[in-house]
Amino acid sequence: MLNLPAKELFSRHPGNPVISINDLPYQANTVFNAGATRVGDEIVLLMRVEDRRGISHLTVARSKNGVDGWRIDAQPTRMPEPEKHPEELWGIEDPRITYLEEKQRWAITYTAYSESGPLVSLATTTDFRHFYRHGPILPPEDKDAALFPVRIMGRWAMLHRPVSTMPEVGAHIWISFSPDLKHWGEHRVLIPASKGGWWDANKIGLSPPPLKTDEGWLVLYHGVKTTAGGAIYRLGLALLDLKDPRKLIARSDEWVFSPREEYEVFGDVDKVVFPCGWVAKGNDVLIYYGGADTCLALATASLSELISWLMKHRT
Ligand code: BMA
Repeated sequence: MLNLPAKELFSRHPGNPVISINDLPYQANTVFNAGATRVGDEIVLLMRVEDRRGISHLTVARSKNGVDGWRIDAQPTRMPEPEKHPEELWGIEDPRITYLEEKQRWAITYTAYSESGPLVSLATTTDFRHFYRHGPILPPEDKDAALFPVRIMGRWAMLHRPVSTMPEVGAHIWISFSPDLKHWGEHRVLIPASKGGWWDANKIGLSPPPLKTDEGWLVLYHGVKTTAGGAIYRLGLALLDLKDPRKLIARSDEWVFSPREEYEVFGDVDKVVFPCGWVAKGNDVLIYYGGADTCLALATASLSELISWLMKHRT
C-alpha cells in the first residue's frame, strides 16, 4: 500500500487569517478567540480584542458568508464594566455563544478576569447590540465554559474547566446542571486530562460549545502540552450521549488540529490554536479560532467525517 499522508480532517481557509488587527476600525493590540453563531442570514462573531493596556473587551463582526466581507463594529461592542461588575476588572475574554430556543435569545458564557482570578460570567442578548449581564455563575479559577442549547433531563447543562489548587490533580472538563441558568450544581468531572507525555496531559478545556449531531454531542477541546519550548495548544474530539451527556461515548486517541502555519506558530503567545465558536453549514462546520493569541482564522471540516474518524480513533 502506498504510504500516503493522512488527509487532514480540518481544512484551513486559504485567506487566513480572516481577521487581523489591521482590519479593526480602532487601535488595539490583538484580535483573536471569537464566539460564533448564525443570526438570520449572517454569521456573527463576538471577538476578543486585547487593547494596548493588556485588557480584553468584545467586538462584533458580521459577514454574509462567514469568510469575508466582515463588517466590524466601529467601537468596542462590550467593554468590561468594573464599576458595576468588579469581576471584570482585568477584562472579559473568550466568549462562547449558545442559542437557547426556549428563551429566544443567545447566551454568552465568557471569562471575567477578576482580582481573584478568572471566573465564568453569563450574558444574554437578542441582537448582539444590547447585552444583559447576569454576573458570575462560577467562582475562580474557572473558564472555558459553554451551555448546551436545550435543557437536559429538565435542567440546563454546562461544560467548564475549574482548576484545582493541587497542581498534581490537573485541570479537567466538568459538567454541571442548573434549574435556572443562575444556580449551578451536580458538578462532576466529565473528560479528564491525560497524563504523562500525551498531547492533552494535565490541562484541557472545552473549545466551542457542544454541537448536536445525530450520533451525540460533538465536543472539540483543547489540550495544553508543556514542553521545554513552551506550551502547545492543540485540539481533540469527544462525543457525549445525546440524552445524558454525562456519558462519554468516545474520545480521540490523538489530536486533530495543531499549530502549523506561521499565524498559528508565531504571535503574542506562540503555538496556539484556540477556537471559541463553530457554526454548522449543512454537513460542514466552520470553525473560528484564534491563531497564536494574535489573529482570527477559519478552518472547515465535514461533520460526518469528524464523527466516523472519531469512532475509529477512540481511546
Ligand atoms: C488560555 C486562554 C486563552 C488563550 C490561551 C493561550 O488560558 O487564556 O484565551 O488563547 O490560554 O494563551
